[in-house]
Amino acid sequence: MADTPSYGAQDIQVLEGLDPVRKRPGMYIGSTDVRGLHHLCWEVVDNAIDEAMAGHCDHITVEIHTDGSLSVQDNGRGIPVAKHPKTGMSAVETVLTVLHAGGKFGEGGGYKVSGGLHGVGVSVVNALSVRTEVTVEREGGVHFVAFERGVAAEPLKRVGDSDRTGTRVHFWPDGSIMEVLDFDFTTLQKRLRQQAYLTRGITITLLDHRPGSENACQFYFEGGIKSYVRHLNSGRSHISDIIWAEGEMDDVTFEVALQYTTEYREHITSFANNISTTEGGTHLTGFGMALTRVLNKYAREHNLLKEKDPKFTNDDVREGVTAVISVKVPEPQFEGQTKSKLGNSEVRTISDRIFTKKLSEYLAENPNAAKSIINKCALATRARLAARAARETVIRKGALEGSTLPGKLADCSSKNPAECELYIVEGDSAGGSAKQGRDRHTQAILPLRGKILNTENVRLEKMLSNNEVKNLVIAMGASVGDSFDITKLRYAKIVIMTDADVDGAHIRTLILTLLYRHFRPLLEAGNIYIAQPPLYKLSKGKKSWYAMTDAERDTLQAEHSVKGENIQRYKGLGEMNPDQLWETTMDPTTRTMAKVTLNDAERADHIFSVLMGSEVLPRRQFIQQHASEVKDLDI
Ligand code: 0RA
Repeated sequence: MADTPSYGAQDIQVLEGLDPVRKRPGMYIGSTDVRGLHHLCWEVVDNAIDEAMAGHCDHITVEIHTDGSLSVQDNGRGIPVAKHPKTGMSAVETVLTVLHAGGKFGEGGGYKVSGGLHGVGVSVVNALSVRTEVTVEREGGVHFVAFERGVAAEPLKRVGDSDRTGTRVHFWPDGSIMEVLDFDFTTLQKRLRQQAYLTRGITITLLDHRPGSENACQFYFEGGIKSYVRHLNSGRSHISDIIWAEGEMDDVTFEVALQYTTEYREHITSFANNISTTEGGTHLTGFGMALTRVLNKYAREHNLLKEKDPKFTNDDVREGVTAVISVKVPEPQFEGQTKSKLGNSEVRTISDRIFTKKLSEYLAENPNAAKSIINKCALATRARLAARAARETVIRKGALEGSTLPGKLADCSSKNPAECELYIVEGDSAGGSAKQGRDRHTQAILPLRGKILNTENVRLEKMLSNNEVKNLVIAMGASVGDSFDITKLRYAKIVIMTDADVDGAHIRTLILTLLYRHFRPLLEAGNIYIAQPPLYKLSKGKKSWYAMTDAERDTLQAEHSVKGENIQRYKGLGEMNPDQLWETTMDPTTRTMAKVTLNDAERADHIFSVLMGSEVLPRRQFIQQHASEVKDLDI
């Protein structure tokens, strides 16, 4: 590439080539681990999505090939293949070999709106691949060019005829740079589904050809983000239709779909240029301001709020809202800790204006839904004021102060949270074994009696009136709600230890729901574990073995020729004596524990809603669908 003639400032990069990318890949794709690997795929898919958003492409196919390489094919216009008069290279070669060249070629492409946080372009993928093959169908021909480690290997040539158009980029990530080379079907599937929601009318096909893990899926959402909201709300009862607004001002497009549910929590997901903005930003602020102002205005004008009534706050009007917001901004500024907050201030007014107009129209045309929404907001306002009063009382009474640790808690002697563990144990008898079997220095035991309150749809105050829940909150020591403070957590590990039966699973789900709803930071920080007690004990003479699974039981039984009657199935923790419980489940040097993570918050939330929410039908469907996966059902 060094012999390419140089003209403008941009071409200085031509001279530099792609070496910097290979030297410091992290600068361009964040990391060289599994995230970085998938970033390569997003980079190529984003180009195809851009072509779709410009209205030239409606089908993208992503394939993982038998050798683990990945290709992305679209039916867009095809990257131009004619020689660029200035660089002497074709656009396709330029796009693949010049940093940031991506969107700067051709007419009418508009600005590049998708494209990651890094938005580095497909040349980076080329630089980090041992081989990249690009096939373009365009102008009646099939054109092919190949690169190796970012450098031209087979020059662009016409290899056939075609009356179609499109681009296919096929790359083999470089194992000398990338630490991981295995694309993950589920990761690709999740992201492609999201992109399909965000690009209404596009079809995305994902194929996995790897031997032994062949798989396929396809996404097409006619309604775009409307379909997204419908999906998010599939387990929830709603009190409005899906309200949808779209508009463009000053080259910024804003789109929102929202629906009010009967729940208390809000589920607002926002995107800027198809990138998830988990920290929010000006698009979200503008939306929230419009929602608050329009609902307050409507309520006053229709006498649903009296002169003396307090105004709805932003939080009040967001209760029960499920919304997806998507903006496209020519020059997005990403801010915040994880660079996932949109900073462009002009977007606030634009979002506000477009949504204000649409929401006002909706309320005027749908007085019944309007009334339900306003009633819900009024309820939220009253609850907020009542909650504040109740919270003040709770705090005054010191109900949550650490000084009043629950009587049922058998605390550990260490005061160093980093080494302390809290076992939440089902039932008093198992609690007794755990208390005797534990390491008193670092392990604390909190027995819970029976079932704790279902906290799926319950406010903080009601929740704390439940003794089992209150004991747990006090034992953990980090308070709850506004006063939650993770630095006060008294145990680095919180271990849920329930029986291996249906009741145990139910109690575990209830505890997880509580943690998910009210202590999410603990899940995010990896403080929550599930103990894995053995399912079977096999004995022969004086010897015994424990099995965690049916398969393990079978292996052990064969290995030591254990008779059937000497296999004991543990139905409850209470059947184990303290030594056995310690040895199998609690001894840090030998136990296995499952860490509960929240890497898929949305899915977890969805399942929680289906299983614990107010709608019966989705729950029945879920149970019917998954009934076949149930292995041990105690009746
Ligand atoms: C520059 C100009 C034109 C299309 C593209 C790039 C283009 C790039 C990619 C990357 C993946 N798929 C793509 N499809 C198209 C427009 C050319 C014209 O005006 O016909």
